[in-house]
Amino acid sequence: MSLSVRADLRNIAIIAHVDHGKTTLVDGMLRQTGTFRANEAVVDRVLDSGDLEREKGITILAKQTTIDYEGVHLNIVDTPGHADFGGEVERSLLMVDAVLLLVDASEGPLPQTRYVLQKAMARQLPVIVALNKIDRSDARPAEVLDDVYELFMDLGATDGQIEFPVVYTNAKAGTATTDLATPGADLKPLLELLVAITPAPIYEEGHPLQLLVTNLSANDYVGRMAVGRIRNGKLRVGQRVTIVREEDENTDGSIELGRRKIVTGTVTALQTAHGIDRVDMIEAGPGDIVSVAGLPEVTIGDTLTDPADPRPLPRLDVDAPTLRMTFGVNSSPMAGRDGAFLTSRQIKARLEREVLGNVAIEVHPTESGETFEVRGRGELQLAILIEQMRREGFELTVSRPEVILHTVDGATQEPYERVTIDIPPDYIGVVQQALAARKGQLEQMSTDTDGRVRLEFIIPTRGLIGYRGQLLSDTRGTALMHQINEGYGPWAGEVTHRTSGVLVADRAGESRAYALSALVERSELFISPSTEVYEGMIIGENSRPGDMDVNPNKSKALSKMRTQATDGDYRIHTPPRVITLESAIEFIAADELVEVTPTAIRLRKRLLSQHERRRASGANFKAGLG
Ligand SMILES: Nc1nc2c(ncn2[C@@H]2O[C@H](COP(=O)(O)OP(=O)(O)OP(=O)(O)O)[C@@H](O)[C@H]2O)c(=O)[nH]1
Ligand SMILES: [Mg+2]
Repeated sequence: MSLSVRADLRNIAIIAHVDHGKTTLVDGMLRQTGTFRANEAVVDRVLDSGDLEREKGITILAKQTTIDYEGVHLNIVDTPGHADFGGEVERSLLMVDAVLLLVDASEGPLPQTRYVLQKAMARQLPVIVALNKIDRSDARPAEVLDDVYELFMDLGATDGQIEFPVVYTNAKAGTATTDLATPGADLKPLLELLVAITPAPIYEEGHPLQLLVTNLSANDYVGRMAVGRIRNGKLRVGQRVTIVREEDENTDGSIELGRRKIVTGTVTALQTAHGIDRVDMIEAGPGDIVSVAGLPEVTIGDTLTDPADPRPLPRLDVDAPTLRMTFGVNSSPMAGRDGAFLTSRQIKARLEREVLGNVAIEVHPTESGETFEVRGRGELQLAILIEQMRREGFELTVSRPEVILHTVDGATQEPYERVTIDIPPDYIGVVQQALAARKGQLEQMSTDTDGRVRLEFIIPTRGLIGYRGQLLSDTRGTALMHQINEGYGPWAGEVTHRTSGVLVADRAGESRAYALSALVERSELFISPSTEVYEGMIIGENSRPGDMDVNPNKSKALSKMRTQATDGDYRIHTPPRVITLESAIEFIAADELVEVTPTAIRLRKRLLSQHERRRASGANFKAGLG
């Protein structure tokens, strides 16, 4: 066996906690290496190209870009920092030979910093540490660097791993320096480090083709493309390749495509990144990260191999989902008014497509053919999928997320999260109290130089569902909260989800200011006057426990004047609470659902008729469950 090196190539991933500046740093590298044409107008965070990415200001999908620096082709994979998209990071690490770990020089390492570093260390990848945002007035690089060393030790780093090189960056200005005393002028010091530290790809001379498919992309002209890094061998346009799919052990009725399949196809197009564009190539070699067209049946986890000597790579293994919720047909009386895709068949097909391109999502059938169980890693990940579907024209009914339980040696286990909460000291009491009620255990408490306090808890994932909204109102919007999964632990006992009840419309019609002005005294409303409602629709949060069936449509009785005019006398001074998709999913209880259409988000009871709900709660009461 003789090993060779691709000296002209480097593959690296940028990893960090959310918002620490990864995508901004990539902008700087693209600009300074002349990737854009001189007069090309380029938006900030150019790689965040998805609609939702731009709206939310976060990266959702990992993306690869390429720059040329002093004769070296540098493939850079920009990854998302939000914990819910950790699957993207895990996949990206399979394509690279080193990571650039970015840490905000004032915030320091946060939960996702720990998670991504742990994943990189498990793959034995060399780490370069960049302390970013050194321009911030509250930057404290020396302390943060100590925290980073501590994190490495905490994760059991070897001596080799702990001797990481450090570079200080201001991604916004596009400067880097290895010595804080000498301010940087450009990103050269960073680029030099990347080239010097990242090992060039190594491959076996003469070995048959091996490419593990880690991503899929679609191209209007050539169809589905498989994305991955060539481990060994070469790929050419026109070449015959065999797709080997290893068997999946847990095909427990999930809608995943059948595994263990061998198909052969011909490469019709081969592309690589150049800056932010894709360029065609005729041939690619070991170490290259490429998109391959011509294999319509390919999915993530497949290996592209040589038909004469197929040698599949180990299946890609990512952390399993911890949350599940149901996606079903919209069954409200207002269904079908503005969506284009309404049927369970359409929803099923769409979810199957999602599973193909997103290894961190699973779809399972339920007893009802109208409803599917979708599993993922976090509320945001699931909410993003729902948001994408409504933008595509789907109508859906979704449930509240629930945790996926495991049984280990006959005992029930549930997922836990490590959560850090950053608050002004005044709120320590209220936060501790709330999290104790949700079965949180305080692990650590530290004070920042600016007086803010950081609390770190280990808490059942269940306990955190719906907490974000409460935290923000408890702390007047001043809290920052971050969480990552900590694996499974013993069932922690009952956790109360929501203590308040809701106001439920007891009939269909149009809401009136007269009725709402009376209701607003004891509740926070979700609707304004002249909103069409249906029986069973939730129109507000009760300030006390227990649900109330109310008539939001009542106008002033016995008036000779026209309703409209009479109604005008009543003004509601508190505007209704704005219901976003994420807040709705967090808020609802187990007997409630969210109705999602391209133009509306409504909360509702599962059982719409008052009569049916009474009967169900009566039955629960008799059975001792009520
Ligand atoms: N002051 C300052 N702000 C920065 C710096 N780098 C990034 N930012 C800002 O930090 C915010 C987040 O930057 P992004 O580049 O989106 O961060 P990210 O790590 O890609 O975020 P995710 O991909 O969502 O995890 C933006 O508002 C940037 O302008 C820096 O060096 N200094
Ligand atoms: Mg980003």
